[in-house]
Amino acid sequence: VKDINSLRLFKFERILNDDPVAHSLTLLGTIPDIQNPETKLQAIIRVEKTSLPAQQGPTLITHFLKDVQFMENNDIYTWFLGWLEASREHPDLKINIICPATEVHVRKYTKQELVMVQETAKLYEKIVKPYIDAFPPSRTQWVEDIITGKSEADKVLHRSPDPDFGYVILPDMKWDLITLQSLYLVAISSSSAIRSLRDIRKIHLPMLRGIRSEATRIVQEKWGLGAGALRLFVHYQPSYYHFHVHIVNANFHGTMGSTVGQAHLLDDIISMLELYPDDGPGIFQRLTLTYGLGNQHGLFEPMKEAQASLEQIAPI
Ligand code: M7G
Repeated sequence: VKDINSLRLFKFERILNDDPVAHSLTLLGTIPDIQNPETKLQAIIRVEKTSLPAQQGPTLITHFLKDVQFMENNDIYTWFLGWLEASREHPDLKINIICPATEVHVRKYTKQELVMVQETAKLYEKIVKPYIDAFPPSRTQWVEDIITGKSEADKVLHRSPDPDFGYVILPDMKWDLITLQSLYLVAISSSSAIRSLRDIRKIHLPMLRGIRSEATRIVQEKWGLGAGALRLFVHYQPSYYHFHVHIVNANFHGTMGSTVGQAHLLDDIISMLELYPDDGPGIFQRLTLTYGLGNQHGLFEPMKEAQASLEQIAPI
């Protein structure tokens, strides 16, 4: 799906999620396969209204405002509804498409209730590790393509090529590449052997420190953001089990995925690794990790069920 014509072939089925705070709507439907138009591919389209970029500020009212409708006036307060002039530089929508979408994608994008669960090291071995092992490599094909330079190569901001401890930094697909306030980059480890925070050990410290310093350098050089401008974090559970770090503007609050119960600050991870002794199982192989799971998540049922027996599991 690369242009408006193929987008228009989308056949709507149902709404998966609507989020008035994020100004977004996630739709499920189908798009005909280009090779074989008889075949309908399941597609998820997430449409989000872009933020108003600060760069637009000086001319927003005088130049970009096309029309207004008066709503109310009270003393010194007045409010309107407004329409902006169509503009190439400032798009109105950011549209993300997943096609063909798997059932895991459909479940991920469906509105859901969360429960908090505790994952001990033993529950990781018993439930979570087999769940991760069951994902086919195709699930992280997009990551492979970034690492090998097959996809998004012109977007890459930094490449540290070591096969075991290297990484790539590039814009996250969530970012519109324009609005600094919502700057969102991602650092992806070169090694597919590190699948999540659970696999992170002391030997990964140089890689994690590298990601931190390179991310800081890039945003300083490219966008003039100073020290402390970034929030770097790692998701547990992530959606994709190939280790990566989220790099987000520190002032971009309330974004999906930066909440307690999913996001772990990279600085805290580095500090824990630094303080923990070298010998024996590492801190992230021993920690009990607590997180929110949506009722559509593949781990929801088994983890919820396992919570009842938690007290009987002795810490290792
Ligand atoms: P996550 O913590 O595994 O899952 O992060 P989340 O999506 O629940 O946050 C994966 C991150 O990679 C997210 O921030 C995605 O927006 C981003 N991402 C996912 N895909 C499929 C791509 C892609 O193809 N390109 C880029 N640049 N980023 C992606």
